[in-house]
Amino acid sequence: MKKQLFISALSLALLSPLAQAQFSKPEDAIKYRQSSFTVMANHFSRIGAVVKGEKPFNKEEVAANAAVVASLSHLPWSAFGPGTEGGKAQPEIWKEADKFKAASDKMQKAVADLNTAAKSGDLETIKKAFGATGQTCKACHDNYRKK
Ligand code: ASC
Repeated sequence: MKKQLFISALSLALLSPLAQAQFSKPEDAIKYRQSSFTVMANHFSRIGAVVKGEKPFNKEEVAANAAVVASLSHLPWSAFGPGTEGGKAQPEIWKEADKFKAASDKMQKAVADLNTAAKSGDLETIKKAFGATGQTCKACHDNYRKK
């Protein structure tokens, strides 16, 4: 029994390192998730400027921005733990946690595809992946973010 418990704890620690994030108060979790979304949105919009033709296409810059977004896309979710309601988060996040999880998975997948597209250096592929990613951002904003 003890051994089984140890193995479960160990696999949890190994498989989901980001699930281990701890916040001493709800405000810390809110600040953490808002900050990670803010930095993510900043780098995503730098790609957006290229996609919209407002900035010249520099492959390395787009790839660097996509890599930042891909890395950050994993961060906010551990900061939506029980008891961290508040900020701009709608209560539905905690009422339909599996739907919210599915939406967050969809976003992380779209961002990973954007990262792959950015590495390819093909602007048309990047544009498509950027649009698809934006849709996953919007879906969560529509359903789970306070206006
Ligand atoms: C952005 C940004 C978002 C998404 C979203 C797409 O550039 O900051 O949150 O795109 O607006 O609909």
